[in-house]
Amino acid sequence: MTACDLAIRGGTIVTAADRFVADIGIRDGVIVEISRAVTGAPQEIDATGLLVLPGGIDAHVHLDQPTSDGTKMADDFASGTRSAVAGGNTTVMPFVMQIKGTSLRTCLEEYHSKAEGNCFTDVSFHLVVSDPTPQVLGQELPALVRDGYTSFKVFMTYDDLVLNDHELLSVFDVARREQALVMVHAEGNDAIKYMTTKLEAEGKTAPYYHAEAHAQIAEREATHRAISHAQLTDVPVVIVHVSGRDPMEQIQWARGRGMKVFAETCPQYIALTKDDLKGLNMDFEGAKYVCSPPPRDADSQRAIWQGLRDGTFDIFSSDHCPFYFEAPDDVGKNNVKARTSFKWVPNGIPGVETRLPILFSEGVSKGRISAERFVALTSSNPAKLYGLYPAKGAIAIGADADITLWDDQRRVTLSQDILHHGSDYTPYEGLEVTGWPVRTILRGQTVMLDGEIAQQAPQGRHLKRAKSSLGYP
Ligand code: DUC
Ligand code: ZN
Ligand code: ZN
Repeated sequence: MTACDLAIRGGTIVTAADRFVADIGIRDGVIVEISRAVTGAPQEIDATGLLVLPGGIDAHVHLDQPTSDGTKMADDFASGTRSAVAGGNTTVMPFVMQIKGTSLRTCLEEYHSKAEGNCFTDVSFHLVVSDPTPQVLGQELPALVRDGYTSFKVFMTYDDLVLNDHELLSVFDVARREQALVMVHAEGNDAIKYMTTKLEAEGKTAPYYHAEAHAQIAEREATHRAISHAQLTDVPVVIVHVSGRDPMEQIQWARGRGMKVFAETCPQYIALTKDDLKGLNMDFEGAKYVCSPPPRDADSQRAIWQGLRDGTFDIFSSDHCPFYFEAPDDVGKNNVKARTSFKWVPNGIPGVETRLPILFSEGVSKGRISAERFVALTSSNPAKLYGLYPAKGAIAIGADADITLWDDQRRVTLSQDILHHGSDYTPYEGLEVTGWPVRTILRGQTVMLDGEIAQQAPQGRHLKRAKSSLGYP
């Protein structure tokens, strides 16, 4: 047996495929042994009575992004990844937003300099293409894919980000040639703008009307259009943050025709509904739940659960996109509470720390999904989809020792007081969960123990990625 420097003993290992009681031996941050008894390691962690899971991989987070109206995000890379490890994650995948007129490479370097030395998790970036110039399509994207940035996100809405159909097709075409994966924000811009103008003219400006403006019909239409473009260009795509039954039907329709359409959903679509946007009495408290696409209704929640069970959804990410509700003085103009219409409320809610507890509690503890399916959705599948597997997302010999120890009996009431994110609220205030991460281990180092973040300097690394093993097997 290979000598180990750390042993995790006596826990129940859960993978995407099975569960069994075993010890894990780790050397130099890598798993080198899985057996009934790892002996001789100078350091041991007793995991008796706990689940031993591959560390959470949150494949959809927004950190320290500039916004079109200058509103400051509530998390930088330090606070966002601190919150991530507290929630049992070992890798997060933030976005690099291309500013129109600026090269993607320049934007990427800026995000790298913000992340460098500040991350408590490992980090790997997706690229948002907002300005697909011939230079970006012909030179930058191919070079960036070869450098290990193997996924791009495109938007079908927001005036400063939206791509027209010709531009979408051009990006899809590059993705196919370079074997990259395209992530699509599928909401139809014109339909949303039409609805927004109509609602405002009727004096309907409360946050609740965000949910009416961003109708599920607009999401369904855009999902179908994205799928059609993917079919025309023969490229695998990921429809991100799918909110309900209507877009799911489009994804199932495409899969039925043999297309490679992958799908992501998020905690807000199982734990919130559009009624949360009403706040206390159609007031601005509702702004705490404004995200895009918005939460839907009980029927859509049922559809999402069915999709989490039957494989319609491949991954479950947070879409962590944190803002301040009542910003501190030095960022006062970022105060969301003071906005005059839903139109001015930034679209996004915090959730990187609560993603795993919400899915475990509502899913595994309530008997809707198995623990193995939980691991697949939150760790193994994101790693496979985005080219990180098997170094990440697996408990196996040779994998990074990224491990979360999970107490499946621990009951916790979610509350702003116990969370580590930069936002001044959680949309899940008061939600009781059963199942909680008690220790997060990144490449063999404990980075979170019982809610306390380890004192050592951030150890997170940037990860270059291979092509998607699901998209391009
Ligand atoms: N899309 C995201 O992916 N996150 C937040 C807002 C948005 O529109
Ligand atoms: Zn989006
Ligand atoms: Zn997002």
